[in-house]
Amino acid sequence: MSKAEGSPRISVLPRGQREWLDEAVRRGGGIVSEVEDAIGIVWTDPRDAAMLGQILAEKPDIEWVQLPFAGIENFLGVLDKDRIWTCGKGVYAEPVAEMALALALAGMRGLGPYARATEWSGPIGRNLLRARVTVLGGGGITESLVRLLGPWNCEITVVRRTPVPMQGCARVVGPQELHAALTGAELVVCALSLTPETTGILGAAEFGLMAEDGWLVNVGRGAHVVTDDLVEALRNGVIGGAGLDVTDPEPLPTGHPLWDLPNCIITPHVGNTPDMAVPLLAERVRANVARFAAGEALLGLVDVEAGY
Ligand code: OXD
Repeated sequence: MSKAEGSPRISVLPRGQREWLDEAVRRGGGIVSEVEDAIGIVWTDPRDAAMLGQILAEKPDIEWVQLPFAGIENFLGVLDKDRIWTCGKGVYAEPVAEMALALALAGMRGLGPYARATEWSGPIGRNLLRARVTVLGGGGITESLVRLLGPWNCEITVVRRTPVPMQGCARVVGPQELHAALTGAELVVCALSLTPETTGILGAAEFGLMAEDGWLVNVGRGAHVVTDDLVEALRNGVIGGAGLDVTDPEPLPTGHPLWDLPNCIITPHVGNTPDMAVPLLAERVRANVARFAAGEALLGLVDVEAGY
């Protein structure tokens, strides 16, 4: 019997207002423990990798670490191949896909300027119906978004590292075909993980390929987009507009030029709010503790080599 089987001792760290995660560990059959006695850690802080690194250095026999977010770019420096790493991959896909759709519709139908207007104005906007949509990334958010887009009859191209066919998509292509996939795109949605390969993947050259009235929606990470290039593209009408739930820098400082652009809609990284996340993450933690206890494969495994 491995140490994990039976009722694994799991520490939920850093300690704080996280009783719901303690409860999820118990519901999965685990025992909530101090880190000294634990073989697994549920890490709750999406940014503080240094403290986790320190704990792991002092407790090398931790077998499994569960991270809270889908994006794990802050933890690249502490990932190792000595233990199992899991993250929130797929956990928040539905709320984030819903936000991507909301930003796309709001942007393309002109709701940004209409919502800011203080007097009656004229017609603006374009359809999402039957639009050419290109989605960057082939994970859970993309799968959910493709499902949500079904009634709009869009022509969907997905660009992903492993170009396997995906239901609801006209084509799935590899990263080397990114430029062809962006050419003439009327909606581009970025739902990628942030890695060195995907940092700055959308800049002036890429915006120049999109349809002139095309919209960019970013629900990945701000650093996927070269912000200064985006400001220029929005100012000069190279693309129709941008809906951003993530920005670089983030938080976007007061007075940043993006705030003043009428063709830019910004939401403060709320594709997945804490209220939405709590039940979803609790269920993932419960399921993974149960799987860990049973010696089964865990959900949301991190590919340590690829860094996501
Ligand atoms: C995530 C996020 O990565 O919510 O999970 O941004």
